[in-house]
Amino acid sequence: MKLGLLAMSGVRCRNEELLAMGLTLPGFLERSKVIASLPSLGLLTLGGMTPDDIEVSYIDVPEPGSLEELPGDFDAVAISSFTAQIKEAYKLADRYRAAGVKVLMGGLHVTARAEEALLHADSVLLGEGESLWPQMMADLKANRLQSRYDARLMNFDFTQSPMPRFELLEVENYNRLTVQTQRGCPFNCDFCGASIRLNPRFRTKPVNRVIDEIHRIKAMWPHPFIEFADDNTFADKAHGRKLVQALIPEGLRWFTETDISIARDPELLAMMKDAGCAQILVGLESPTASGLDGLEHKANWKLKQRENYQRAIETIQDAGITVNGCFVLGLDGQDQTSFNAVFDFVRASGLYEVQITVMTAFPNAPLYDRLNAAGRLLDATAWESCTLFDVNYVPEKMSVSELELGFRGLLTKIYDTGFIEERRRRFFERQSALRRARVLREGGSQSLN
Ligand code: B12
Repeated sequence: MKLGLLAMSGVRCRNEELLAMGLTLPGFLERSKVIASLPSLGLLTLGGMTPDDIEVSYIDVPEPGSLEELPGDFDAVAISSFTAQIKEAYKLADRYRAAGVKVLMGGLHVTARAEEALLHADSVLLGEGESLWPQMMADLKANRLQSRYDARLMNFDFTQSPMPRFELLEVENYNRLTVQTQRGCPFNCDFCGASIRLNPRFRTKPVNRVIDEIHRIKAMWPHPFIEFADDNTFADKAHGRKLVQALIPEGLRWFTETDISIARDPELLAMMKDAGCAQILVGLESPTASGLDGLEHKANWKLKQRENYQRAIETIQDAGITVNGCFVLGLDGQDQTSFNAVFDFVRASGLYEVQITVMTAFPNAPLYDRLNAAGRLLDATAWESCTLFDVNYVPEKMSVSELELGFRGLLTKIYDTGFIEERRRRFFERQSALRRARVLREGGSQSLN
């Protein structure tokens, strides 16, 4: 039996003006280019659990609409997509089914909209794939595939995590590869559509398993750049410490996402630097209380961190790790002054890298239900707008066009080449000053002895 693992792997933005701007704003385009070449870790993971008597291939499908012929000569395909490309994935699924190929689907969007997906797939898996993939494969082979496998209430034990089948990749096509060290997040943010919507429990992967995955990658690519496909790598600081300790001898360069509380642990930051951490991405969301209030549902955690933002960014960057600060525009509570507020904060903070996005109602997030109930979604099933750049709702304190215009204006200022250079120069100058001060201090203390 031949199984194709098909990943919708594009990056998407519908807004024409933003697309045109992408061509002239190098900073905006840079991160998109880097990430656009990531493979689907979800499918590689399932590939690692597929029995040997099923022949497996992995294919990235960035532009399914432009495929003249269906890739591969498969008996079945497993398609993975997030929300933005789901309609393209459905069209591809329809074509495979018309050709007599069994279609399996899963992932974040399918978990939230199983009935919709079943109009295009023979079988869907809800929740974490690892829990029911072995059964799905056994049923596929025995020709008794069920229409729905529901793993949402099953807590996959991360000590049993399979080795993703990285060997399926043509590794030279990628400029970085992903490894997952944990799943979930202690917080519950209104707009979050990531893995806490597959399973709300926070779990960490045993460090030795993470290192085994890195070794497997290194066997194919001796000096890889790793992006941890985590929700919040250092939410569990004890696990984070063990992980970083084990990464030090690996000589890697890596990037990850975590929350601002990492700044409270300078020792861990120093270890991260030694272990090759190039940058951390941190969701700051808004520099003003109006955007942050109510955003995190458990304890209004994001609002409580705001006063520490400036100091925290300094502490992290002074450890030699650049911060990619992420801001969301169009949050409830934010009015038109928010665009300048973000710009002013970025300038004052010395953030090395910045990512700005528009508030997005993913179908698996509380925000979606809230906006839908209030009649604020412009089109409740415009999944293609769930790109983080397109506006698909009525903002609370401005009009749709004011948000679009303000967002474009801010993008131009943030990604202005001069401003990018200014931020980078500032970081490196401060690093040199800190190094000089350290040398002086150490020299000084030696002469005292
Ligand atoms: C890596 C990544 C990418 C890569 C993805 C490569 C790929 N093809 O998978 C790239 C750069 C291409 C990408 C693109 C985009 N991304 Co992205 N990305 C991520 C990131 C950082 C990690 C995802 C990951 O690897 N998770 C780990 C794996 C193991 O989990 P998984 O994919 O969910 O798979 C598990 C299950 O879902 C299930 N499963 C998945 N697929 C299938 C299929 C079958 C058949 C079965 C049975 C099971 C199954 O089993 C797996 C194991 O449990 C997350 C953020 C985060 N921290 O999670 C954002 C994230 C997933 N991305 C997001 C977004 C918005 C985008 C873009 C729209 C950005 C843009 N403007 O273009 C596009 C959308 C592309 C699309 N296909 O629709 C959102 C998605 C929210 C949502 N509900 O849709 C997230 C959560 C980030 C955010 N800011 O909210 N992204």
